[in-house]
Amino acid sequence: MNLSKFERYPLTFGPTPIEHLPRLSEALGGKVDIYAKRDDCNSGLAFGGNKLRKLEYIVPDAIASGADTLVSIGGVQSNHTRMVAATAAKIGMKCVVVQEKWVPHYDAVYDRVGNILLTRLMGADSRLVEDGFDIGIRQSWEDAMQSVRDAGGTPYGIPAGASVHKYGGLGYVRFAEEVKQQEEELGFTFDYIIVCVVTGSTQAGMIVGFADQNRADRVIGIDASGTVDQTRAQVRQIVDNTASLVELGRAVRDDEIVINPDYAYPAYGVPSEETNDAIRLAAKTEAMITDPVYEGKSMQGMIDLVKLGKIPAGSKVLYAHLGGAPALNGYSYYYKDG
Ligand code: 5PA
Repeated sequence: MNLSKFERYPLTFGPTPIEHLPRLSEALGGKVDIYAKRDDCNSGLAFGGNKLRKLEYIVPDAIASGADTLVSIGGVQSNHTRMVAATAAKIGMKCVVVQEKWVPHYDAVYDRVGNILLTRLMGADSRLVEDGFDIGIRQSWEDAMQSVRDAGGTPYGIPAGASVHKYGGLGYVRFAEEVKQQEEELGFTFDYIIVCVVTGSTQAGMIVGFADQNRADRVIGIDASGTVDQTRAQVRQIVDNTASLVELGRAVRDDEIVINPDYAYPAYGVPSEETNDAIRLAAKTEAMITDPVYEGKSMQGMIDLVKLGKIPAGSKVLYAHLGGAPALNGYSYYYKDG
């Protein structure tokens, strides 16, 4: 496998810490040892998160293209559009982000606080549109690129979650290499890696990176999209593209792509009571803050899989914390009593 041939523009602090979570492990019965890899603390750029690992491999291509404006897309409380806005500010480009109505959630300040507030603060032109949830290529995004051209600018398009971008999977191949190195320092290896999946390139990159270590099937994707067939198909496509880019040297089998659909209910962007309980437990035991759209659902999934015994006693689990906490501000009513 060869990742180093790709240029990387550093947007993060470096390798992210792996933190032991003894109080959460104990609260779940103490038979499984839980750790978190803190990609939520990976950068000083607008609170960081998983998108920056992906964008590190996309920025060199954006600069080389001669573009002056990054154009991307997400929901109203998208973390991804926040990270594209941050990247544009940092590299001195303009930014247009389309924010679709992906979530049936009606908190009065939903479009004023959290991610979208930060996005606007960093100078991005944030455009609210009415279209509903879809992880694929969107007309509204194509229209935004055309509007930049019409105004005499040169757009560089980054799709939802930076996922179906040709280099979207590379950042999380690097994550797998980083985990291997950290395991050598820790003196043990993880039995399972838990990761939230929606647009797919985070898990897809991990699958390719861990396939090189013959343990891709130990990456458990917890779907938060609620449209798992589309997410799975997108992961498959990104795995194949990324594997060929980095010359993995073999095909990734279907059984190496593990996605659990059981925790996305009731809908994308809407937490269940169990999601909210998981968010509370991680906060109260470890002061580790997760959000109702993504990480709260993968936290809920991990907690349930441990409780059900599907993660066997004696296992060491690595929870990939991908960020997302700013969205909590758009959901304040759920947590008014903690
Ligand atoms: C997101 C995505 P993937 O989209 O790469 O599968 O990652 C899922 C995910 N955790 C997990 C957090 C905190 C995320 O923000 N967010 C999207 C966004 O617009 O913010 C792409 C959907």
